[in-house]
Formats: sequence, C-alpha cells, structure tokens
Amino acid sequence: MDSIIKPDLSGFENTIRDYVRYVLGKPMTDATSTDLFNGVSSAVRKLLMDIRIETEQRYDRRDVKRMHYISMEFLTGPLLANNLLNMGIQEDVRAILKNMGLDLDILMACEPDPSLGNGGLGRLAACFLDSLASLDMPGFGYGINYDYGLFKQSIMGGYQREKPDYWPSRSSPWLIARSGEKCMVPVYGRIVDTEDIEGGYNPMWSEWKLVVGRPHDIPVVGYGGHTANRLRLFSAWASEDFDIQIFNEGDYFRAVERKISSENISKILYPSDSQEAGRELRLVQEYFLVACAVQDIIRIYLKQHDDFNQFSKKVAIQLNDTHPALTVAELMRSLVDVHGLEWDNAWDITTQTLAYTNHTLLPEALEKWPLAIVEKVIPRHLQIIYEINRRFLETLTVNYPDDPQRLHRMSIIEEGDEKQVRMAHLAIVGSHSVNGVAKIHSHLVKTGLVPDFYDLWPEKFNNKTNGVTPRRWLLSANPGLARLITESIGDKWIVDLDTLKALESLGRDPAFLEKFSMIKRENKVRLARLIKKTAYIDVDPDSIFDIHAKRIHEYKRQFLNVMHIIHGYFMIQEEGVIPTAPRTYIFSGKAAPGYFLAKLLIRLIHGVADVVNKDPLVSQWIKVAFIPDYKVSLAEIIIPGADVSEQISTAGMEASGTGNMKFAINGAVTMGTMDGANIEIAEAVGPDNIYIFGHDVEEIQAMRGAYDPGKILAQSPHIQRVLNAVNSPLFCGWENDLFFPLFDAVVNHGDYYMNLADFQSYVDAQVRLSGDYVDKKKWAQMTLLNTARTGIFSSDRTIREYAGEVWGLERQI
Ligand code: 7GP
Repeated sequence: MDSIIKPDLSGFENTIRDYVRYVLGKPMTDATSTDLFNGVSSAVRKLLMDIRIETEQRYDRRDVKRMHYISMEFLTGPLLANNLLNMGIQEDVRAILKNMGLDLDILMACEPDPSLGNGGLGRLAACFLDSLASLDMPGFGYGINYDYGLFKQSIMGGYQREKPDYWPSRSSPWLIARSGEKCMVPVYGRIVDTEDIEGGYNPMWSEWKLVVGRPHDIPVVGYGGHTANRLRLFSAWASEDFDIQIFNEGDYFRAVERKISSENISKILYPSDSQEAGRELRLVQEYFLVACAVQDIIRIYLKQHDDFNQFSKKVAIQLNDTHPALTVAELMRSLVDVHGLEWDNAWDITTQTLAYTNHTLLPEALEKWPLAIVEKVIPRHLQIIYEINRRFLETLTVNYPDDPQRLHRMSIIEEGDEKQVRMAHLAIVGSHSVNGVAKIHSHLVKTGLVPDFYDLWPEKFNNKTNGVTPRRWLLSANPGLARLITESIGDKWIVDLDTLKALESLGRDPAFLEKFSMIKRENKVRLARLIKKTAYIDVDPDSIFDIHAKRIHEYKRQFLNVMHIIHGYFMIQEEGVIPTAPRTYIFSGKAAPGYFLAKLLIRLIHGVADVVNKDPLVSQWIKVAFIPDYKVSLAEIIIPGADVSEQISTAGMEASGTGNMKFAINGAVTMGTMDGANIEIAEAVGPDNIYIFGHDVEEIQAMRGAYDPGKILAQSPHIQRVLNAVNSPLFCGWENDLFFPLFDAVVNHGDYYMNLADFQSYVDAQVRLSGDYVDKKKWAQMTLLNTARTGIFSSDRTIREYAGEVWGLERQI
C-alpha cells in the first residue's frame, strides 16, 4: 500500500461557513446540527471531487478495462465517517471542527442511513465498491435512486410496524446530479412487424413510451485517498414528450397522471429479500436499471472507441443475482438494433462481457416472469429472448440428441399453464461466468440448482466466497480494537487483513489479552446504552451478549433461538438448573411486510422477553432484547459488542452470510451450523474456536422426505414443554392462540426448516459455550483467535479473485 495522500484542508472551514451562509442562507449562529452535517459533508464532497476527477482522467488516459456492477440494491450506510477515514483525515477534521466549537461525533449522528437495500446482497455490493476503490481498480456501481428505501421498523405492543423511509434522494450531500448524462428508456408499446429479427436498424418496436433516467453519482473513495470511483443511481422522470399525444388530445390531467406514473418507477425499493415480487412495477424497475446502465456503459466505451471490436476487452459487467438479468437481452438489443451489429458478433460480445452471481437457492426467491407481463412491458426484448432460446435449444439438440426432457428443463422459457421466463437460465446462457458466494453454496449451485447447465458448461462455474470491508466493519465500527491492533502490529491490516495473523502470538501475553477483553467490554457498554435507548431494557455488560441480527426469516431460524431461550427459562423455573453464566439474548432484524410468520416471530420474541425479563429469578440469568430498525448504522454498534454470533440457518439454505464474517472479525465466537461461509469460518478459526452443531447439508438432504418432527417431539419432554408453552397463553398476554401458527408449522406441517432436528445439539453446544465463557482466559484467547484468523474474509480478497479470474481487471495506481 502506498502511503495515504491527504488532501489539503486549508479551505475546509471556509467551505462549511460558505455553505451555511450562501447555500442555506443562515448565519452560523442559527445553523442546526443537520445544517452543519450538510456543511461538513459538502466540504468533504469537494475533496472527493478532486480525487474523482483525477481518477477518471487516469483511467481515460490509459484506456483501462472497467467493471460495472449492476445491482438493484446498494446498502451503503452513512458515508461521512467512512469517507473521512478512507481519506485519512478524520482526526484533522475533528480538530478543525473542535476549533469551531463543533463536535464531529454529534454531526455524524445526524446522517440518515441511505437504506437502498434489503440485506446481504445489497450490503455486499457496498463492500465491493469500497474494496474496488481501495485496490485502485476501475469498478463502478449502477443502481436505482429510490425515493423510499427499505421501510423503517418500529415496535408497537410487540408487533412490527412499517413506516416509509423517505431519504433525501434529491438533496443528499453525497449525490451529484448529472442531468447532462441522462438516458432515454423506451418501454411498453408493441411489435409491428415480425419479419427477420436479425436484420434492420431498430426495426419493429413502436409506440413505446419514453422514460428518462437521470443519473446521480455517489463518489466512492478508496482507503488511502488515491482513487475515487462512483456509484451511479438513476431516478426515473417522465420525458417531456411522454404521451405528448394525450396532451395534444387536450386531456391534460390524464397526461399528467401518466407522467406521474412513469416517475413511480424509482419511487420505492421492494422490501423483500428471498421472495420474488412478481409485480409488473418490479419488472419495469429491473428493466429501467438495466437499460440506463447499458446505455451509459456503451456511451463511455464509445468515447474512446469507434467500433465494438474491443468491447469485451474494455468492459466487464457483473450481474448481482438475476434482478439485472435483462442485461443479456438489452445489450443484444443495443448492439443489434441500435448499433447494427450482426447477431453472432453481438452474442459473442455479450457473453464475453457478462458474468452472473447467484445469491440464493431458495426456490421462492428464483425469479420467473410471466410471458404476458414481459410482452407488455418490453415486447422487443421478449422477441430477443425467444431468439436466444431458439439458438440455445438448437445447440442442446446437438449435444444431447435424444434427451427432450433435458431441453425442457434447460429452456429459458418454462412451459406450463402460465409460460414464464426463467431469469437464472437467461443469466447463465448469456454469461461466461456463473458463481456462488461460498464454497458449499457454489457446490450446491452446480449439483442441485442447475446441474444440467454444469454438465453442459462446467468451465463457466466458479466460487467467490463473500467478504466484508475491514474499513467499515473494523476500522470505523470498532475504533478501540482498531487502535489496539495498530499499536500492536502496525496498520497494514487495513489494506491487507491477512496480517491480523500476527495477533495470534499475542494470545500468550496476558497483558494484551486483558486489553483485548477490555475493548470488548467497552463495546458492550456502548451496545447496552443502545439497548436502553431503543428497547428500554437494562442489560448487564458482564453477561454473555448473544446476538442474532439479520433479516427475520424461517430459514435463519430465529425460532430455534427462541426455543432455546424458553428451554432455559423452564430449566431455571421448574428444575432449578441455573446456567453457568448469565446471558443477554439480543435480536435485531426486519421481517418483510407481507411475511406473516416472520412478523409473528417478532411478536413471539417480545412475548418471551416480557415474561423472562419480568421474572425476578430468571431475569438474573436471562434477558431478552429486540433492537428495532436494524440497519447499517446500528450494525456498526451491535456487531462489535457481541460475544456470541448466532448463525444457525438450516444447512444448505444460507448461501454465504456476511454478518457471520463481521462478527468473527470483531472477536465474537460463532454458534453455527455447517452452512454457507460458516464452514469456511470454522476452517479458518479451527474447531476449538467455534461452536458447530446440528445436521450438515448431506444429512439434511438425506432426511428430507422421511423427516418426522412428531417422532422427535414424542421422544423429547424438553421440546414438548417448549412448544406447548409457545402454544399456551404464557407469552400471548390477552391475545388467545396468538402463536398457534408458529407451533402449527413445526408440529403439524412437517417443520420444513428442521428446528426440532437440530434442537438438542443446539442446546448442548450452548451449554458448552457457557462453560467456556466463565474461563476468562480461555474465552479471551478464543475471541482473539477469531479476529486473528479471519483476515481472508476481507472483501479485498474477494475482489482480487473476481478481478483476476472473472473480470480481467487491473490495479491503476
Ligand atoms: C443473500 C444471501 O441470503 C446471503 O447468504 C449472502 O451472504 C448474501 O446474499 C450476499 O451474497 N441474499 C440476498 O440478500 C437476497 O436478496 C435474493 O437474495 C436474491
């Protein structure tokens, strides 16, 4: 790593003062904290722009290959702290502000989270952008500038309530409007002439409406301040002549209504991960993003090239799951219809440019679009998809002459009552690389999800285990630990996380272990304050902080965790069995607004918390807290305060997980199943420094079909007691039978997520954990080894792998 280039801060204070006076029109004395946050951010933005412009000139001069990451979600979290740290000026700015009588921490707390993502997939995209810039690589993001990000969660009477999250998508200090580079997107309309689709220039798509994509750029500065890339987010606007016809007909209000409806495209983020929406507006959003991105990418390429011969050598595009899979059809349409290339040539360019990442195996999350909707929204693209499929099936007949069943399985179009486009098939056929996000997941993609495609093109398939950026998730989120590490082994870890290995030997130094544990204690105190403020519960920082923070979903098994808590409650209450150490069970996470059981689970957590926390005996040993409105800024406080990280999905269902990595790097010990990246974490930290329990993927697969939860229930009085309590009035208050649906899913509907199968082994592992926790030295060593040995989970490592093996992307220092 070259040394940090610090920007010149001589004009910094004046920029803030000018902003307040001339942009806000106020004297400094009237400025609110939010005003001042905006002032500081605009001063920072000025510095960012210098780096950004220099970076772009460097890229242009060298005519570099660029990678574009297209994603419906980018969960960046607040940006001020991160930008200051990456430019190496946080302390200088703190001092300047102090001189002005201002407190940087107070101003940073005014920044809203831009919540433009649901969970793992969106946060991964944000970590990747940080790593690309920190590695000085030309990698850019394309996304949607939603007016409403993921809903805000509050809790009323134990129930989740959703409120819209209107974030300043037009006025955030980080967003730079680029109206000069707008994209025109045709949508709807019809096909007028179905002759030869290979020939002709923009042939038969007519009567489309035009939507305008207005770009807004968020600069993304890398650690060290050498490189600033950008995340380009598009807002939808009605073009001036959108439905000019209706205006001409004199129906002014109908025309304005249409205009409003086209601007709805970028209104709101769909609030569900792992569940496809299947709504027309969502398809329009996906197409809108892809059409804007492709146009922009081609425009940038053509600035330096006269033809498309170099395209795939200069451009790589990564599809973040299938949400942007229409890129396959849109790039073909651009090359063939707009730029007049021959089909075969265009197809080679398309497949050599595109690569696809799969993020889930859950069947309900796999996108399929009914032909009728696709035809209505993008009729020309449907034609192109048909043609891609026709040619694909032709090659299949050559490869598998006597296997019509296989053709049916592999076709991009699913036959049946309602014909549908299988987006994963489109993405695989149109890409040169297909990857999963952890070793086990990539294996399951090949063997379980699309084995036919693996058989046909084994060379396309690869694994890229996820990672997280150490800048946000250690340097920024855990300043105490970051400082101790830097004092002990230097600061190279910030850009080369593997160097944390050097901490291992310090595990024998009692003074160091003591400091390490003290920092965890301080982080727990900070978290306890957050719990008090948001959940109104007093918790003891000397108890085990056992944390389950992620989206609420049956496969993530918050229910199993709750079962264990109820079990612990009865052990104390009825059997007088006192746990080895007091524990605070901390939950945080949102449920999709339409996901009934997940929302009921939130209610159950609160019901159990009420009973447990009020019980004079039990509450000395067990406390339960739910922190509302989980988001990046809260995760930055929650994760560093964890002793235990709950990663307990049914094996085979969590593609990778990235929270698991953040917890481990921050010295929490994982309680986990052999699923996703937990397996690789176990490999890295060693079996003595992790608690692995439950059935593994093969065992789960072997059980399916023959699994009988009733049998387990019959044999376990403990499970009976727990489930009967769930189904009893104990946790319901006055709402009779409230939790019956949760009970029912497990007892009468096959326990699809196999909570009961893993219950005993979970309880046993938890007992072992409590025993280890009270051995202070042993525990400190375990947690230290978690930090020391998880350097490979830096997203820098992941990005280096993509750059070398998929994108052909180089450092441009
Ligand atoms: C998530 C996976 O559930 C998680 O295991 C993984 O770590 C993360 O992606 C990043 O790869 N998936 C989503 O967030 C999601 O929305 C539906 O998947 C496509």
